[in-house]
Amino acid sequence: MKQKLEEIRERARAELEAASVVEDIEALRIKYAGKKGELTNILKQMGKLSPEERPVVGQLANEVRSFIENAVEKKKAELAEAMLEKQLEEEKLDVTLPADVTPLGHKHPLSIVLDEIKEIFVGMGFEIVDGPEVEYDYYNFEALNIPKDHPARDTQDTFYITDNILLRTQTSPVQVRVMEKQKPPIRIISPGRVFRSDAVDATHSPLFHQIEGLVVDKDITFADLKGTLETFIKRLYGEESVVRFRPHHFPFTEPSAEVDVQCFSCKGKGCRVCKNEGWIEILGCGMVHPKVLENCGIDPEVYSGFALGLGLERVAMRRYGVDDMRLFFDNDTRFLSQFE
Ligand code: 2U9
Repeated sequence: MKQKLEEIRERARAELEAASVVEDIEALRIKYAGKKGELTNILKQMGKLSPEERPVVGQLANEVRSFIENAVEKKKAELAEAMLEKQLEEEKLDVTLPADVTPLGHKHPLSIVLDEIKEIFVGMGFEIVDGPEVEYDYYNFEALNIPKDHPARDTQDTFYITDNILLRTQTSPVQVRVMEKQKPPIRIISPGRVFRSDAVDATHSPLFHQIEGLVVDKDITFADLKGTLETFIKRLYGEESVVRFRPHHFPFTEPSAEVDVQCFSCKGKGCRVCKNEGWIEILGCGMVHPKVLENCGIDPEVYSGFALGLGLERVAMRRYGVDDMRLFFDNDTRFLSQFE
């Protein structure tokens, strides 16, 4: 029996030595030292031994059992250590490697110009207001003194959703809504998207952006309009800018004017930039028509005001020398990444 025990120890040692995964080691422990293991089977035959042999064989059997159990634990620990070393090697990170550079985005050119214009008006005491893009015919036309038969209302220019619901063609409805709710003094600008069913070409887009301004208070005069707009243009294009007011007509303002700035590259002589005009049109403006004030519940005998409107894409096109408005909407990063 002693010989069998020695032989078990030797076999167990060799098989453990050769084991390479934890499952095999556990299987060996069960095979040799488990309840139905070889060692246990031997011990069951202890009864056949003489009283003198039993203690000797019993001690050897315990030695073999503890040898196997220690060898199993040792082998498991070795395997675990080897696994850890392998994992550390595989997952090793060289923290000194340069990071992947995440390309930074760019601010859209329209946003750059819009933020500058907002900054200038807020600096002059204006508040920024917003309003619905899907509007009632009333707020987009009627309240603005644009009668039912006015050409601006026909479907060539306007996206109608129903007979009296449309996509706003200017941000003026926002100002009407403010005037209905707020008593003067009012100093607001309303930037936003506007929609016109124009054919798409280099200077027309069905969706474009406008910024309109409105001041209503007591004793507001055309001089206030000129002073405010001259200040705005000088802050946008530089103090040396030369501004010109040209008489014009809008249904919602009277008197009205269009405002030009002298061409910065030819100082009025005429060149490619200003299409030989010498001047570049920037915006439209005028004193708010008394009918419009009345429509909004403001007494034109007590209050007066001025309004202005400009197209954001046109300002940005001039600023950056962009000759096709569609570039602002194509989302081509080769174009957009040129702007900070
Ligand atoms: C109210 C009363 C009057 C807004 C104004 C203009 C002149 C103007 C155009 C500029 C280029 C539209 O984007 S564009 O095509 N706008 O010239 N807009 S006065 O007048 C108002 C607005 C609201 C209650």
